[in-house]
Amino acid sequence: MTIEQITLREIQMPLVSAFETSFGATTTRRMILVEVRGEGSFGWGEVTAGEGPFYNEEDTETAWHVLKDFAIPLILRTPLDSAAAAAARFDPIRGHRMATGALEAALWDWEARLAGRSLSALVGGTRQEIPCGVSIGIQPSVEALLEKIRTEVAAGYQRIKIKIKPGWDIAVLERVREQFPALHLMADANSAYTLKDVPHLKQLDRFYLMMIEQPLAHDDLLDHARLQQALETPICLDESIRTLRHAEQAIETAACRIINIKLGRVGGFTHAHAIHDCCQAAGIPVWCGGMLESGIGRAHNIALASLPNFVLPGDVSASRRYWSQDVIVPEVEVTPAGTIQVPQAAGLGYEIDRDRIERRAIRRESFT
Ligand code: OSB
Ligand code: MG
Repeated sequence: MTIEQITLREIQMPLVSAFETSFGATTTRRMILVEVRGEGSFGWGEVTAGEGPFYNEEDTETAWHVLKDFAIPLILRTPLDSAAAAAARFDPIRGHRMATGALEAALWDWEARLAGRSLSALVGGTRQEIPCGVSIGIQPSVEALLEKIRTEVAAGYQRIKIKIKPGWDIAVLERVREQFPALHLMADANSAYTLKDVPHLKQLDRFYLMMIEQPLAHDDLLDHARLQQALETPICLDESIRTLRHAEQAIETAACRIINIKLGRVGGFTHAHAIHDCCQAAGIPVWCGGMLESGIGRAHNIALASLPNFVLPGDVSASRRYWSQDVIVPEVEVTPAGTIQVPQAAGLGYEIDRDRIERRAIRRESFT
């Protein structure tokens, strides 16, 4: 595969409404899009890092720097046989997986387009349709949250995830359960608690949640194993699983019963696939997480979620929940049954709206 050019563009996109988690609120996304060109075709990737280093250590600036100064040179230095060979090129780079993962994903899209195959087919997807849930941020009031849940349930979404933090947890879930006793419901704490909170977190068991996501520290496995022993509610790990080794150790220590795989967090398709396979072999179900992606990252997530062990509804939802206008055509839409159809056209399977991307771009740089 001969790469002619790699282009980075940073775009800014205001969210339809602010998204608040236990670590802060986001109103406008700054995302880096990676475009790979060569052999008469192209591929796109998206950096899923946040605007500040609060979900993990990366942010938009660190990702630009790591791509420009390290990841892109590692890819351009010598020819690449296939997208599958890209992940190993990034081995010398510690962490910064959202940066390297975006370039890796662009290479997969490029290879899929060159082969005339859908990205889903190229990465080994088996599903024509993926089950979808939504993630609802912390709201100004319980009434506002209940209203959002009503809207999403009416749209057909198969499960609802609410963000929790100390002071916005038990009493809120009490009200949600009162109104929606049969809802497939889960909660995501984004590391807002510690082991001191075990007695408090045990109160979650009475809400028969599908799972509690990442209750404890972002870099922890052992405390989660201790907490899981004390809880009936299954723990799902997000932030703690950055590598295959973390997944293996989480499974071995029973630190969780479910894993959320995010393409960026784990560094692209090769790593995501390895974690998927390890979970499948251990009987651990997985689902695809989201990072408030534009349509490009969303399309990658759809391909990833078409792998066989993505058996639980993920956080991949319709473009219109986040953007007044997305950067792909058509936008990602959800069926009344709460599913997304996996596109069958070559590559990502959506058209890239280059004009919109250029209008939204605040910086660009090309490398040859
Ligand atoms: O923990 O899953 C998370 C958004 C930003 C940072 C972390 C998380 C999230 C979400 C949003 O829950 C999922 C989405 O993109 O819809
Ligand atoms: Mg999470």
